[in-house]
Amino acid sequence: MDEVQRRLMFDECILVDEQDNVVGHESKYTCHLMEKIESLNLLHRAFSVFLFNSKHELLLQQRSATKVTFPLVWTNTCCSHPLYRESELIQENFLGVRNAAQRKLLDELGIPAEDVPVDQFTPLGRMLYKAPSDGKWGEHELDYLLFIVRDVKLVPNPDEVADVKYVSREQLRELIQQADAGEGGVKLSPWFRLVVDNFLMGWWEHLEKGTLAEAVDMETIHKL
Ligand code: DMA
Ligand code: MN
Repeated sequence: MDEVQRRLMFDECILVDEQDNVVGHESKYTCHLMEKIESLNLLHRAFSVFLFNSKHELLLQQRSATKVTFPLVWTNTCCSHPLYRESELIQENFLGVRNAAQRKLLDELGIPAEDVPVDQFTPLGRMLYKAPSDGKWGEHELDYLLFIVRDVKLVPNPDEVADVKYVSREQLRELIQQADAGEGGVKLSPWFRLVVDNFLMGWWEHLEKGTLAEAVDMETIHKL
């Protein structure tokens, strides 16, 4: 395993039940081993950020080749896990998840914290999903989906990110078609695909119409 990614495996993820109640904590390593996910029924909390510029184009990233799970796939702006620490366990107004999102936007993309103030994230929904990566590794997550609209400074971290690009809705549709057709070696992450298929286009329309608040549903946990 790559040295940088190996160190991150000691991060302590938050274990939750299917209603998103905190039930414990476990290393990132254990949380992402399919064998442990299945035998111990481990489910952990995660977040997925969708960052748009002021033209309402969505920032995508291609994961680095050294990522342990899902290397080189294209995905939404930034994904990771709130950690089992006080600042990222705060439930009130989803502040723990917001803090984690701000932390990882800096780590992965070099976006300064002041470009992404925590109060600017809009939590839109939560989804629960399981996805194997290769035989050994995979995901089983309760994922908070966050939108943010900001023009930001970007300095992608090559340990995390192979490439970045902003896409319009039309360009994303083309990318999805390419991935479906297996053209140009384009692959999309399974969670990004789930968000695209279930929520993203509708939310994006709301964003453009200025009615995003109408799309928020933080009560339901969508089991996909
Ligand atoms: C995990 O993302 C979270 C989701 C929603 C898939 P990741 O594998 O990029 O996490 P990290 O950046 O912490 O390795
Ligand atoms: Mn995970």
